[in-house]
Amino acid sequence: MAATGTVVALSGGIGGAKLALGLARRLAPGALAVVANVGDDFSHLGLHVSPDIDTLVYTLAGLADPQQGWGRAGETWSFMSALAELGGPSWFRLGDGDLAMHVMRTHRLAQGVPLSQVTAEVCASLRIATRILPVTDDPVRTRVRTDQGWLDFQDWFVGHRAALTVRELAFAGAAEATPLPAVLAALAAPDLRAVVICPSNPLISIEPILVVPGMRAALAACKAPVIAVSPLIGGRAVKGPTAAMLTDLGGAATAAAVAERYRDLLDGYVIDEADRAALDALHVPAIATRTLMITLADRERLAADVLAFADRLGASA
Ligand code: FO1
Repeated sequence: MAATGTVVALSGGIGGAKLALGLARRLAPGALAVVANVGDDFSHLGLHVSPDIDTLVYTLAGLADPQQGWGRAGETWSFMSALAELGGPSWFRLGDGDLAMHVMRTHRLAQGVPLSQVTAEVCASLRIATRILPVTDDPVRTRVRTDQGWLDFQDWFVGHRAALTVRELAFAGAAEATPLPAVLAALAAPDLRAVVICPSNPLISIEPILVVPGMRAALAACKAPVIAVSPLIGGRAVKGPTAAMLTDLGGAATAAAVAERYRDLLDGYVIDEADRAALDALHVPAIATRTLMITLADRERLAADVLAFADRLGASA
């Protein structure tokens, strides 16, 4: 008989959203809750932009741009053209359809509605059965120290194309933040089958989730197996600055080094076939499989492998 139960995924943007979609498609509608990073959020042109939440929303709604990973497919750019004509900033691109999301979110936040509820409303409108839960409704903002000083995350990531060497990271507001009650409830659910740490950047996507007080304890206390999927394949990230950041901050760009960062949380670890040789040296039970997610079938198959592994670990616990 197929296993039932709920699953919680921890995710940043593009890579995490791909696995979240695979998990959503392998599970009963509503069985998946995705805890989203809010450290990339920022205010731009007076609008509240939540890039990782939006990547999850668009991916799970089937609206995501398949090439760039963020934003909407078939997007038009009239707003950006008009903005440029007026001499406005063009370094951060807001498509016309995407703009509606930021205007809507900013409007609702100004009415006093918390980010989690705005996100739930958007999910309901787009008929997304998966619960997308910001880790907190409080502001947590990732900051990056470079040789040019401290930068806001999007200034570093998009403005400087993540090209400046990272010397240090900080998560402003994290110490004062409270985890979303729905996140803690999802992690404590009696029918929880697995927690999946998606193949997102461990430093700037997963850490700003874990750093919210109470999150590590909630994961450590959770009864279901906690499994991470390595974001590295043969020491390289599929997209983004993960490998460079790991080495810039004095670590190694290896699947084993990522597992080490999650050491106190993991019951299982999933690495790519290309890293199979690392299996024996890992401190947790691990499997090697194909983790590259190009097609929808790749996402579903990786999700199935992760769930089967979790069920094996859960049965032997
Ligand atoms: N990434 C870019 O590289 N350039 C952009 O102009 C850009 C605009 C953008 C607008 C809305 C949104 O939700 C995301 C956007 N991103 C853009 C992606 C995003 O900033 C990063 O990929 C994430 O923050 C990292 O996960």
